[in-house]
Amino acid sequence: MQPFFQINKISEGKARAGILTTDHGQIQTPMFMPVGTVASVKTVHQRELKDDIKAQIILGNTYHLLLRPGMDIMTRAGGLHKFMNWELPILTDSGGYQVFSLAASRKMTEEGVKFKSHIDGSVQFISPEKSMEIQRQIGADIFMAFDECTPYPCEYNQAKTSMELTHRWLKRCIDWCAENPEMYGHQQHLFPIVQGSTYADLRKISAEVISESNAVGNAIGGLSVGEPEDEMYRITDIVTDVLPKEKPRYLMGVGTPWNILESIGLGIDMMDCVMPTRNARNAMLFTWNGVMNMKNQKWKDDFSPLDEFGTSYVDREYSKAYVRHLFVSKEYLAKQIASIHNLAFYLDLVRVAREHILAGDFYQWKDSVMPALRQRL
Ligand code: PRF
Repeated sequence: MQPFFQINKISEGKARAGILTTDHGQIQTPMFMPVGTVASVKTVHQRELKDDIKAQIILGNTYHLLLRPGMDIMTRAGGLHKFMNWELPILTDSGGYQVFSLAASRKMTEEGVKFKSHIDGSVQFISPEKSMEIQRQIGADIFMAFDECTPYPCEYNQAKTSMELTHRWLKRCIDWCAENPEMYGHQQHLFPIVQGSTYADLRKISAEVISESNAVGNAIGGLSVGEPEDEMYRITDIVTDVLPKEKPRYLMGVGTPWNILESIGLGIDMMDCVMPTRNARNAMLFTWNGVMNMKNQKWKDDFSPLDEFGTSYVDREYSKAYVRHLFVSKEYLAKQIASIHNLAFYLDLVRVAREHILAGDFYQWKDSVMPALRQRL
C-alpha cells in the first residue's frame, strides 16, 4: 500500500518534493490548494479546475458549510465530494479561524466558541468535538484540528494562553475521532495545527506538542495575519526545524507567489489562500513577469495575449485589452477569466518549483525568478 506521504527528493536546503496519497487520489507536493469555501471555488467550474487549472485538491470550510447548506443537506447528499461533484481530494478547515474573521459576534470559552451567524444572525456553537463531527459529515480527505488563531500583534501571555488552549482542544479532537468512525467509506486524515504567534519559544513548544500527537501531517497556523513577511519566514523556519521531516507540512492561508516560493524553500509542502481568486475578482493578475492591474488604462489598446507565459487557455485566447474592457464594463466574465488565470498561474508556480527541487537547483531558480514575480506591471 502507498504510504500517506512519500518524499521523492529533499533539495540541498529544506525544500522537498513528495507525493501525498488519499482515497480520492494523489497530490504532488509542494502543492497550492484553491479555496472553495462554500462548495464552490468562486467563479470557476469544477471541470475547469480539474482539466485546465489542474488543481489536485481543493479546500472547503466547516464554518460556511455548517451555516449553509447545513449538515442535514450535506449528509443526505453523501458528503461534499458528491454534493459538488468533485472526485479529487478535499481538505476542510476546522471553523475557528473563520468564526473569528466573519461571525457577527462571538464568545470563547474552554468548551468552544459561541457566535452569531454572519448570514442570518442565528446563534451557533462550535467546539472541538462539534468541528470534528461536521468535518466527518463533510467527508474531507484531510481535516483540521479546531484551533485558536491569535491576531497580530499579540502579547506574549495571550499567545501562550491561546496556544495552550489549542493544545487542549487538539486532545479533544483526537479523542473524538478515536471514538467516531468515518462515514463514507474513505479515509479521513486529521492534521493538528501549530500556534504560538511570533514567539520563537512558544512556536518550538507548540511544534513539539503537535509532533507528539503523531498525526500523518501537520499544519502551521497563526501566520500571514498581518505580521511582516520576514517574521512569517522566521517563524516558519523555526517550526519546520521541529516538525517531523517525513510528514507533510501545511502552511495555512499563504500567500503571494513570492511567499509561496519562500515557504517551499523553508520546507513547506502544502499551502492555500484566497488571494488568487479574491484578487482576480478585483482585477489583479499574477504572472511570472509581475502583477497586473487589469483596470489600468495602459491595457486599453494592448491586443497581445493576456499572459504570453501563462498555461491556461484564457491566457492565449483573450487579449489584455479585452479583459480590461470586461473589468471596466463590470462583466461577470472578467472575474471568471481572471480567476482561471490566477489559479492556473499558482498551480504552474508550484509545479515548476517541484521540477526544480527534483532537478536539484531550486534555490538558485527561486532567486532568479523572485524579482520579476514582485514587479508591478
Ligand atoms: N487556523 C486555522 N485556519 C487558518 C489559519 C489558522 O491559524 C490561518 C492563518 N493564516 C488561515 N487559516 N484553523
